[in-house]
Amino acid sequence: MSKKNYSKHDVKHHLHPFSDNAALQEEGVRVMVKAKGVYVYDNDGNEILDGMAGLWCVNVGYGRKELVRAAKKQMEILPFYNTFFKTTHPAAVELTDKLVEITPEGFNHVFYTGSGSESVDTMMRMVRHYWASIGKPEKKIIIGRWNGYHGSTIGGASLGGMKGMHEQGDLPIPNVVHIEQPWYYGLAKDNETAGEFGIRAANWLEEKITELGADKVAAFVGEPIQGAGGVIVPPDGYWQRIEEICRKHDILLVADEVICGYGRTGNWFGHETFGFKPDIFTTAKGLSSGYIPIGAVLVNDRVTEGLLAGGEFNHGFTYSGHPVAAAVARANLDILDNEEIVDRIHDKIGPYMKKRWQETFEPFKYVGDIRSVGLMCGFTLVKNKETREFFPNTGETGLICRDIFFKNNLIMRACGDHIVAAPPLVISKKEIDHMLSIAAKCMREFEVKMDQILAKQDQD
Ligand code: PXG
Repeated sequence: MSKKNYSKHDVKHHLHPFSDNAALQEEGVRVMVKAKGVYVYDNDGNEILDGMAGLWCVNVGYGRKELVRAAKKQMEILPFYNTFFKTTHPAAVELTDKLVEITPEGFNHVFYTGSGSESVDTMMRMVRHYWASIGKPEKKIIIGRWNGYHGSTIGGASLGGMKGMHEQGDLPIPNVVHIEQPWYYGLAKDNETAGEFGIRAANWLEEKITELGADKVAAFVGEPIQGAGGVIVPPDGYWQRIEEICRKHDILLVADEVICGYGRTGNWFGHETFGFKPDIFTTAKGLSSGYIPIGAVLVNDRVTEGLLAGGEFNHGFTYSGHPVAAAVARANLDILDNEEIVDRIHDKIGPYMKKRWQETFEPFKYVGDIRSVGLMCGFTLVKNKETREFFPNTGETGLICRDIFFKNNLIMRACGDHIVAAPPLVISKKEIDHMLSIAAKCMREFEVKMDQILAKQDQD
């Protein structure tokens, strides 16, 4: 089989995630063969700027030999052993030490998983077990947000607020409910300031708790910045008010840091960027920069104490604390730390991106809300930016735009009609300029195409 056939051959037998697999049978898929720095290369020899760091995860960039060496060494010494039955191994111990070092004060315990979804499901079981352990088993309800994304397992998909996911397979499961997302541009009232909206949006949590009864609610879970929902950045003050409400009603506060963690927002964790203290936070992706699957749930002292009182927690995965994954994750955290990558995002690259992102997209007439924190960037495609009129059939326009980027060898994501980017944290200023010059060219092409589509719709 020649390499050229991979595209069509793949889809004969491979069912792809979040894809219309019937359509892929016709179209084939793009075949990526190698990567270096912020670029990936397909089997036609195209150099593609990866503005999404894989899937929001390749924080240290592609081609890091240190991670390859860590994996090889660990595979040779101890490729697998479990952490279930009164056992551990040096790789897990070394990773745990590093995690305790980089996480904020009060976080001294880690539960390992194999992915973000497993981290979220672990957290959901953990918060219920925590309340049961301290004598409040009726506190079971977990509150998430519409348009949040927390993974694809039954727990994660239930907690997430993606209606298209709920439609498939009778979700959400019982005792998982949602409040509206804190999206100022889309949901504010006329003349409402961002600050006022942020408080109103946080108060939706209090209203929900009151409706359900605080004695029934276990936790509130949110991404510090909603990622797959389209890089929805909450207004200042939102998270402080959420924290206040959780404390007042004795509800656990959980940050899902699967995207925001490990430097993406300019601090080690997104909740530090927004200045709040969760009780638990879930992570994956950037923990190993995507080089190998691994996730971790970080648990504060209060919750740990409750869990320890509860006897055995009947939960765990074969690959919890997998030695090779742990060794790679440790090497990855060492790179982030030793090369001061998080500080670089905070002080230099994040602010540079924010300015350049704003000035690149601002001039385009179909671009509304423009936002950027660290290296999480987004904007929203709108039909009329004066009146904030959105395009009908949410998602269609986003895909038109996304496909133009893709065709021009720049990977950015469409989340509905939000266009987002999250490049590797090692991207240079020059590479940001390059990325945004391609993006501007794509947006000109997109504008012409949309003018034609809208003119035709007017005629019909
Ligand atoms: N929580 C959050 C906040 C996530 O972003 C998960 C949990 C689940 O992680 P796993 O490792 O099980 O996929 C995620 C994952 C996208 C996209 O297209 C985003 C994610 C995954 C796949 C695609 O934006 N986020």
